[in-house]
Amino acid sequence: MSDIIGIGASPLRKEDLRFLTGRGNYVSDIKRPGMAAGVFLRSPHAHAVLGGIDKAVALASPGVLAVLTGEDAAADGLGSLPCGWGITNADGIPMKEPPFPLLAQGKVRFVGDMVALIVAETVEEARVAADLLAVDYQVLPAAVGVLDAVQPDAPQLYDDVPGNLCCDWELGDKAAVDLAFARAAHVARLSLVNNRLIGNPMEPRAAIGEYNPGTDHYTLHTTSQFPHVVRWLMSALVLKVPEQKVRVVAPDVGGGFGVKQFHYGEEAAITWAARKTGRPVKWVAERSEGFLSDRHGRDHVTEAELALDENGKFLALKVMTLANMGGYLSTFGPNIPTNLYAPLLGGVYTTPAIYCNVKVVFTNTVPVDAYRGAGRPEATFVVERIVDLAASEMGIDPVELRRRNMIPKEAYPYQTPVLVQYDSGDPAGCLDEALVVADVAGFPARKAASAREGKFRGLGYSTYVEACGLAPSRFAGRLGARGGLYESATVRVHPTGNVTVLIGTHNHGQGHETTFAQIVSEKLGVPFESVDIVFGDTDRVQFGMGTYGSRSLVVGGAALSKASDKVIVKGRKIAAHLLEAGEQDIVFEAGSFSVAGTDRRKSFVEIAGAAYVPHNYPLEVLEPGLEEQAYYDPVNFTYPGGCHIAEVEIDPETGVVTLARYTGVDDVGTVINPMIVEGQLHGGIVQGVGQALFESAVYDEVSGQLLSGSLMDYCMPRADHMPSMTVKTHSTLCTHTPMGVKGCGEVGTIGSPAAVMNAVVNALSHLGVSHVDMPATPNRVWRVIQSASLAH
Ligand code: MCN
Repeated sequence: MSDIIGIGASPLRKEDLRFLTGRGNYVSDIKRPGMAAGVFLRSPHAHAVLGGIDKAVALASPGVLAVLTGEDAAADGLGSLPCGWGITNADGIPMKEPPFPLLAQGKVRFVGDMVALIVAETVEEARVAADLLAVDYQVLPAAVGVLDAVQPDAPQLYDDVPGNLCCDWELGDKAAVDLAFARAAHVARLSLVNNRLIGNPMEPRAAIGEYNPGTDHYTLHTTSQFPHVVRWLMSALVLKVPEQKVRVVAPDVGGGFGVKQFHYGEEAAITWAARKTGRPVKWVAERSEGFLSDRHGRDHVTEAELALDENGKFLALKVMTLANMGGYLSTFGPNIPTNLYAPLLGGVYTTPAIYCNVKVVFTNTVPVDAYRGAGRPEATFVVERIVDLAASEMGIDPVELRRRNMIPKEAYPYQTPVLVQYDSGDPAGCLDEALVVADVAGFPARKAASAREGKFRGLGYSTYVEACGLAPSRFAGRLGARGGLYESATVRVHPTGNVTVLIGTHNHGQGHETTFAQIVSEKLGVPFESVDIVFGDTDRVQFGMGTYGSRSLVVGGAALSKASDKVIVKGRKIAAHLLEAGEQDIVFEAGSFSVAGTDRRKSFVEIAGAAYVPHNYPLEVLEPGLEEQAYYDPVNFTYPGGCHIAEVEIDPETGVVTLARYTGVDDVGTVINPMIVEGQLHGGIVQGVGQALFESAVYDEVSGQLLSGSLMDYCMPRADHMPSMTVKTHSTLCTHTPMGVKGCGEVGTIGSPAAVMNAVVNALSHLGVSHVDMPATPNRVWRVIQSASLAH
């Protein structure tokens, strides 16, 4: 029997045995008797009126079982996909929420919009039939970029959404901001683009639908980060069938990064097709299909202004953003550039007045929703770039300017002017430690060495904060969102003392099977190996809101901690009876219930066994069994933060930016598993570096074709792009989560783009360069150097 492995230890990940030995169970591994194949026909046009679809030839093609279209879905009474979770315009009027049919109806609104589902005996037969479908498109001009889509003469996606404007949203005190700008000694102004990203998890999306006419039950296996929410939304809104008749299973999922946290049309269409054909139906996306249909992320165009007094104290921040939503509202869509963006514009600073206006705009592109960090990397990028710009314009060292404006550790809890109240943090402590770890003192010598080789070297800082643990119901309610995001856990102690945890979060790479077992091992004093974590199946797990927003530990782990506490409370009652003592005299420690001050004790295993042998205790007081459930709704977000320092070297001949050094010092509260946290930070940083240096979804501005539609054209960061990173934690404890934890899953992605881009600009500052847009590709950087050199 192995030992207790608790909080702060770094056991190897339990789940890795099955992954490393090829025993993972992914949706595409699953086979069902009589399973047919589904293929989606997708629009080749960005914007077109959808005329008739002639199915006859396709239906006659070998192996074809069904061809389903938007008209069929309407005839069967299927509803719209969930749209946007609800936000409200500045004038109090709700956002425009046009329906999002699972298969296009009347119009197609982006290249990749689903037009038909073809079900056949094999994928090949379904593909052949898809090519034979005669679809009548009347092509319309497309509105592609946000700047174009808001022009008065822009093509309109929806008749009842004038100006393509879904919502004109604001947060903050505009009058106070205007007043502060009027008395500012200096105003820094920055126009920036936050580039559109495509998630590209290693496993493409996939789904298998099944229908049992005998029980009228549906089963959907899907690559989802939140199977219970898929069941809820799909049964209630789309299929309109009772929820208990639908089982949704998200087995092993090969990465999500936010892209798999929405209810997609493919999921509902495949489930519906199973009922229509009487056969299980499987769909697995091709990689290029993923480019055209996985929700994209980011895509902002922003004008920001920072007002400062003569000493460099921030007086006010004003941010005007156009946020691209794509052709339809995805599940969380408009929440990302509003509720998850503007409340973070305070950063780690004491800026007294902030105003943010976000125009949420429809365009003829893939719908945009959450991607790792979701809203918070965009906010951090605005704040940390404009702070650097102000520093260089005022001739103040960027570290010094940050220090002058940082929230001091003793000022926490700190109320920002943009709703959120940070409970704890130590930005200056993280900065101080990062300066040492990054050897900033040695930078001038390294810069001189680069210069001797004709290279430019730059140093960039990002002192960031983020809000994670989505989402306190109270906060969500105040913002007008249609739901809070609590979590649930059941701790089932078996008669042998072994434990099964049923939890509503979803593990798709984050190591929950390990870290959650550590929590139970520590709390109940049971061996780490005796704890199994079950997730991802609506028929096994009571309920769950899933995994995103770095919420699994903060919210799910808290539910687990609460349920474990309930187990201890019941165990104490049983122990009191068995040990013939008062319940208040029973002490529980390291897996043992004892009578205080005596050597009379019962082990956790003995108590577990006794719980299932009811004659041991008074049944009128205690129910048999040892299983407890808890729901946890956080009272606040948690606010991880930290300081990231990037050092780049630029070759002026080629424009190639090499990331030479990278340091992160992050405050994630109590660390459950240092190895897993380090891995999460590494992964997050690489994704942020990807945005800064390599990745960008590029559309043809006229036709709306996705030009970067494959891994040949869309550059993902690779291991050899990265230096060996140094990441450390510098923790302050969260004051309201049971274990003092804060989330860590997104911090790397939130802190890093600004650090890298500040380093790029710093390296080029001697040429008079004050901003470079992401991604800093060789081509872009070379052009910036050429035009700056000419101007100089
Ligand atoms: N942890 C810890 N101590 C802390 C904080 C976290 O030991 N103080 C551990 C947790 O117990 C968990 C892991 O670190 O095992 C991440 O925890 P958390 O911050 O709660 O984040 P989530 O588990 O909710 O994961 C979501 C987050 C998000 S939003 C994206 S996007 C993302 C990410 O995590 N997608 C990922 N990391 C990913 N990692 C992989 N491999 N694949 C993805 O798709």
